[in-house]
Amino acid sequence: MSEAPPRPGAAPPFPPTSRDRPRKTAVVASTPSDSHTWGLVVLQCVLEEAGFFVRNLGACCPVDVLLDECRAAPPTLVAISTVNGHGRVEGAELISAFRRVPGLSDVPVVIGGMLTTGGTGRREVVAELTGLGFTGVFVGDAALREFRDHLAWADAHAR
Ligand code: B12
Repeated sequence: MSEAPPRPGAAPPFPPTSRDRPRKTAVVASTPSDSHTWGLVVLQCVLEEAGFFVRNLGACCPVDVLLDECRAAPPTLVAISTVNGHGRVEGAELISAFRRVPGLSDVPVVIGGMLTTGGTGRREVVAELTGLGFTGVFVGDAALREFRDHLAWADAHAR
C-alpha cells in the first residue's frame, strides 16, 4: 500500500517512512544549559555527510525531551554537543539517565566539544564519561576528525 503524502508544512516523520529510508538515523542535541548552536550545525552536517538522517533537537535541550525522542524511535546514534564548560557535569547526568531507560541501554551515545572550562582534566573527563556509558568522548582540536574515524569504524563493524 502506498503512503499518504505528508501534510503541507508538517515536520518530516522520524525515522523517515519513505521507501528510500536511510539506514542510519541520528539524534543531535546540546546539554540543558548550553545555548551554543553552531557546534550542533557542524555535527549535523558531518552526520549527514556520513549518510545519517538527522533529527536536531537544538540547544538547551532538556534531558527529558531527548529521552522521549529516543524512546519513541531509538536512533542508530545520539550525538551531544556542548562547549559552555558544563559538559562534564551535565554529560554525566544525561548519560546516567539515558542508560536507565529500558530499550536505550545499548544505543550508542557520543559527546564532544569543550566539556570543562579551559580544557582542564581532559584525560580524566574522557575516562569518567566513557565509564558512565558514553561510547565516544571527543575533545580538542582533533575532535571532528576522530569523530569521523569513529563513524567509519562503526560502519565497518555494523552487523
Ligand atoms: C558565539 C559564542 C557564544 C554565543 C552563542 C550564540 C549561538 N547562537 O550559538 C553566546 C553569546 C550566546 C555565548 C554565550 C556564552 N558563552 Co560562548 N562562545 C561563543 C564563541 C565566540 C563561538 C562558538 C561557536 O559558535 N563556534 C563555532 C562552532 C562551529 O564551533 P564550536 O562550538 O567550538 O564546536 C566545534 C568543536 O568544539 C567541535 N564540537 C562541538 N560539539 C561537538 C560534538 C561532537 C560529538 C564532536 C565530535 C565535536 C564537537 O566541533 C565544532 C567544529 O569544530 C566561543 C569562543 C570560540 N571562539 O570558540 C565562546 C565560548 C564557547 N563561550 C564561552 C562561554 C563561557 C559562554 C558563556 C558562559 C558566557 C557568559 N558568561 O554568559 C555563555 C554561555 C551560554 C550558555 N547558556 O551556554 C566559552 C566557553 C569556555 C570553556 N568551555 O572553557 C567560550 C569558549 C569563550 C571563551 N574563550 O571563554 N557564546
